[in-house]
Amino acid sequence: MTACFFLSLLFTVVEIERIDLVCEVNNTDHHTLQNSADRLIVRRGLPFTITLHLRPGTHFQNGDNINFIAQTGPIPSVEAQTKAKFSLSRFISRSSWSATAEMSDSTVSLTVCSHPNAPIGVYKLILDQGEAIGLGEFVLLFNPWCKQDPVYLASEAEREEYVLSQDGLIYRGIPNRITVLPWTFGQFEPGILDICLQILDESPNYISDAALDCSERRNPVYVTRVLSAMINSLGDKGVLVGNWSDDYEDGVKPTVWKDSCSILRQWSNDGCRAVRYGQCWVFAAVACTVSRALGIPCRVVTNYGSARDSNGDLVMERFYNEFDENIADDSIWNFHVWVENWMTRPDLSLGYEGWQASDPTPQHRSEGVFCCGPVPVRAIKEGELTFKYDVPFVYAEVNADVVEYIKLRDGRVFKMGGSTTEVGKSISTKAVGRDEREDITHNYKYPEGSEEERRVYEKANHHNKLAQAGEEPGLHIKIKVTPDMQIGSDFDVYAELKNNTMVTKSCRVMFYAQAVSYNGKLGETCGLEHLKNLKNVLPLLRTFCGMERGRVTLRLEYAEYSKAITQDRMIKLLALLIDAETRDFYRAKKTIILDDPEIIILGVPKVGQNLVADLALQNPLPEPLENCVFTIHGANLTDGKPITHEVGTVGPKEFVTAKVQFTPKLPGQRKILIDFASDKLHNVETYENLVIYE
Ligand SMILES: *[C@@H]1O[C@H](CO)[C@@H](O)[C@H](O)[C@H]1NC(C)=O
Ligand SMILES: *[C@@H]1O[C@H](CO)[C@@H](O)[C@H](O)[C@H]1NC(C)=O
Ligand SMILES: *[C@@H]1O[C@H](CO)[C@@H](O)[C@H](O)[C@H]1NC(C)=O
Ligand SMILES: CC(=O)N[C@H]1CO[C@H](CO)[C@@H](O)[C@@H]1O
Ligand SMILES: [Ca+2]
Ligand SMILES: [Ca+2]
Ligand SMILES: [Ca+2]
Repeated sequence: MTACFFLSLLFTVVEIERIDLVCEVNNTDHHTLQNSADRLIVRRGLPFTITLHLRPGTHFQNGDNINFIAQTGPIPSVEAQTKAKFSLSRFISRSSWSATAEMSDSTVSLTVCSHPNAPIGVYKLILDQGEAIGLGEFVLLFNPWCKQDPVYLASEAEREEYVLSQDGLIYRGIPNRITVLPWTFGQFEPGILDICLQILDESPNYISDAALDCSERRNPVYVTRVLSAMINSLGDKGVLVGNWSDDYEDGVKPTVWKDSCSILRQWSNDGCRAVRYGQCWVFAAVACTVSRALGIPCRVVTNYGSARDSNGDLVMERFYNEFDENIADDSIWNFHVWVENWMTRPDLSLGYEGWQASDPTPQHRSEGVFCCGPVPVRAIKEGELTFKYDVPFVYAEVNADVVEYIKLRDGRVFKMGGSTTEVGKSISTKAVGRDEREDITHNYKYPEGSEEERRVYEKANHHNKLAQAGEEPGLHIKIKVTPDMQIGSDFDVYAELKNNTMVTKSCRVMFYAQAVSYNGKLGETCGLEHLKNLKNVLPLLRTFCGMERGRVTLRLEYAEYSKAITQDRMIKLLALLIDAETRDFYRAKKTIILDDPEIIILGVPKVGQNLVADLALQNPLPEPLENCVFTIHGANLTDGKPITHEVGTVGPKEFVTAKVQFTPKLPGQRKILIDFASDKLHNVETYENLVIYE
């Protein structure tokens, strides 16, 4: 059957009896089936088919004015590309709106293809033969499978990960203790796509000029920028309120969220009232969900030692008073999380397509709005500070130099040193198709210490370059810790002092510890006695005279730090060495994360005998643990099944102990796995290799 013949028949489709959107089949082709099968959701530049059932015995007339209209938004217009008019053609064109039709008995198969740059959103498809007939509604999304679409991503494995995967891993912690948070993005969960579209409709851009906003929705750069503003609630009806106060009483603690859908649904059900509370990884995870839902490939990225440069000079100027209170606005977060979206950048020179960083955490105003990006990751690496959007801000996050000063009470300021390598480490994202961390620091900067890294930094207009570090003459101070720092235990940390001068030095040392949150915010001091006096009286803690090397010990007692420590279990150590004569200051610091409690195992391994696993664990919390259970398990140790031992309630700081009996069946090297769970502390795990003798 030729198209021409069909044309003559279709003229009187006024006689349509029923329209079938064949959603299931087409949603599969369009990688949107996970959304729903009862509604047509299609991607740009890929044909879809609907079936028109004509009234039997309908009489057709000849004619040639059959047109289709696809339109989106409240004020569709051809100029703004929110309205497309097209007629039937012989073949589908993949670079513009087009349609073909096939006829059989009383049904017409109508195949429609959208322009690969059409605005995304909810569309009405209309048959216009003088009189307009609505054929149905469909949702149009970005299409990473389509070469003409700016979000085209060539690798199927990457599309699986960055568009279709509804789960992910988010990295937190500190570089040498990276922790993993599993997250459910859930972009295809029921109702989520509509909420994502609703976010676009609540943006100030849409509210002030809906026609323009809908037209701009053809551009992923624009949509990404709108999302970076709308995921946070500052300045608009955005989704999440940020809160770093450590008091979340009238909302949800940011660490409690594990998925994006509950946040998006709460926002939508609550009349677009901002959800309380988020912190950087929550903002990023929600942005990732919305990006993937709309079809923009997206991944969550963590930067360690992330600088927050308040005055845009690419230098972290840190002014401290004698109590190590940072009295400047610049700060360095232990980690910061944002997203990257994949797209071309026709607005920039070639070579800056690919991953674009954008940051939904409200930190700074860009063009008056709390948003950030998209900025080509390569522009950051090359120090192209003038590129859109917000290169200086993100550049500083990953590669600012640090200069530190101390300001004494009498107003004098001393430079204490600094670093060109402290900011921007171990930039991490989940690997494609694997539950592993991929280090993408090299995408953001040349290796620290390399010539290129310095060249880029200078290109980025920086005048505060520091001399390269290295062993220098003078006094030195360093902090040393033991590997053994468990929550609930008391332990020592050390400040090691070194005198590389030729004269006897009389020095004073301040050494103290303070609880800290992942974002670098300082909490309570960890209650050292001499520290308590510090503020009122003297900064002199110890005197250290005329020695080549020396060591100052600081005892961290659980009774004290448990009151100060936050949910991040981090403690910042700071040691200050002051030359009594010259008043030169030297400073050392370190952030530690406390380990989970340790399970202690005692027992004498002998085959065929009853072996007792003598287990103990100290409740590190200042409150009782309820429903405490130890579980042990091991091949040829526990008869093929776990042995559980309930312990009940354990008071604050008390030891939980249990003697669990088991009988090893065979000699040899065995692994015994031990797990502790309770209402407040779960997944405390350990194992022990046992040698079972004959
Ligand atoms: C953070 O949460 C606390 C307690 O819920 C609240 O009092 C405070 O106003 C919140 N801060 C912001 C910026 O919303
Ligand atoms: C360190 O201090 C001592 C004085 O006790 C002095 O004699 C010495 O030269 C200094 N320098 C070194 C490198 O030991
Ligand atoms: C445990 O013992 C059984 C025989 O009792 C043996 O078949 C099995 O391989 C052993 N498993 C291990 C891990 O040693
Ligand atoms: C891309 C496309 O149009 N796919 C399918 C949509 O559904 C119809 C009807 O089943 C199929 O014929 C198309 O191949
Ligand atoms: Ca906002
Ligand atoms: Ca600065
Ligand atoms: Ca650097």
